[in-house]
Amino acid sequence: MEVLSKQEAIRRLILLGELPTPEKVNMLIGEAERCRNLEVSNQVAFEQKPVEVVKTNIEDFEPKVEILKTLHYEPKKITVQDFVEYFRNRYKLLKNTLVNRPEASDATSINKLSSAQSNEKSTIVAMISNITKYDTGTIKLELEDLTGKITAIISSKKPELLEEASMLTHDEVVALTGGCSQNLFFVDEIIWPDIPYVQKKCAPNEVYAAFSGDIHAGSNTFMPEKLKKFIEWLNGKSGDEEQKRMAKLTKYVFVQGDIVDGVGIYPNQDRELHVTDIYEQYDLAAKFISQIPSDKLVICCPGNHDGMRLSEPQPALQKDYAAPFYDMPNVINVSNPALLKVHAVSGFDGYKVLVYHGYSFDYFLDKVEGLRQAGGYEAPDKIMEFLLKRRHLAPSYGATLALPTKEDHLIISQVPDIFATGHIHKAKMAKYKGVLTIAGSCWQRNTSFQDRVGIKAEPAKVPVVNLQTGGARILSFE
Ligand code: D5M
Ligand code: FE
Ligand code: ZN
Repeated sequence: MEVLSKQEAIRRLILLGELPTPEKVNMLIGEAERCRNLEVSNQVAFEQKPVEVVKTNIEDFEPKVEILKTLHYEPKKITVQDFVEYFRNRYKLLKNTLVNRPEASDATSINKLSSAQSNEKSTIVAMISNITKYDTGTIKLELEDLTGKITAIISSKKPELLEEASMLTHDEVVALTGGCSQNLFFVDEIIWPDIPYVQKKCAPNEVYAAFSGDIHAGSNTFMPEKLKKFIEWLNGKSGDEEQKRMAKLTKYVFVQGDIVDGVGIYPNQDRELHVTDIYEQYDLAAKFISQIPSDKLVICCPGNHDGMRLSEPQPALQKDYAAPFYDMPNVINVSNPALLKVHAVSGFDGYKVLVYHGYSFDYFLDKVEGLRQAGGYEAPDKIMEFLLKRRHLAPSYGATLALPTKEDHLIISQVPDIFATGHIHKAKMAKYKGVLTIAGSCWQRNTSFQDRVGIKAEPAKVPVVNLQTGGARILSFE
């Protein structure tokens, strides 16, 4: 008997926004079959169960990375109209996602609310332009859609709703259910675009992906001796037998930005630099990356310290500064963010991996009370969950210097299997609706800035994921 019926496979593909072609349906059924005897990882997927290694021709499983989305941006003059279009497009796209959900399928527009019967229940899809919290606990929202504006009230008498509302952030698009009276909308329920549950993936062979980044080469707090240990492990020169085997089977190494510490990133940074020349910083980083065995694919995206513009999406590392990164045949340079398909081999559809450095995190930790209460800098997994729920990597304008490109590259249009970030300098893994969220650690001791603001980096840790079992663990190179 099939583990997964054809109808169910079609339904899941549609939920994930994919065309249910016969090949995709068969592939999904095949994957479910392979996963049948494997342990489904629990919430935090650190444990791995031994698995039966499928004996097939090893050449069928050569590492493979397909770039689904990376940015190629031609600079152009930006006008106010570009911003108007940008927000409209974003609203329309997220509205589409929302009205596909049964709870919001009968949404009406703001201009039609006034004709609704007093206190009749309605649902609207709106962008939040302002949030005011009163001492009483009541929250006032200024809402907008393409037809008009309205003020909404979240009453302090609804504690559960208030807790959800502590996660709201301006510019995000939500569906709100409630009643309208005297031009005020009284909210009963908040519905986020959110992601559907993602089916567990099981590669046909035992293969691992390691997630690193935040090297900060050039900083006087860079930790070369720890990074060397990681590279030695990848070369099979350290660890116990099991760890050596894992190293050999690690075919993907992700580097999620902040490859160098950069120059002029913050005032007086030069006092904290060991290497003050950006070219030499990339040479230094490349000295380590080039020692990663050539059978492993290295996927690099930039971060806020790299030698380029800060506005997101950021293109791949700049060729003139980071030339050595373009000379290494096993290095794949992608934009920040980027979407990749990893290990799509021999009848396996591969893992979709969304990489994003994470620069917007600071903004949300500063502005969103609910995220601070959920653990702040200690809980990067909660920020990733927050972003997946909003289907956007920077739902508030100002969280990053977002470029108003025609296509909103920060929208999470395709649901990933793995969402990998950096920036927080603390390794953490969790699961949200089947998506494995990974925050990478760093190769830099706490900086004086981080000391001052009370952030405690946890360097030299590397999350490693078994793409066959979905199990994962954090390796320490201290
Ligand atoms: O960021 C490394 C860490 O330092 C990350 O946890 C954020 C924190 N950080 C950096 N700059 C700021 C600002 N301006 N406000 C708050 N927190 C910050 P990195 O990108 O490596 O410098
Ligand atoms: Fe960093
Ligand atoms: Zn950073």
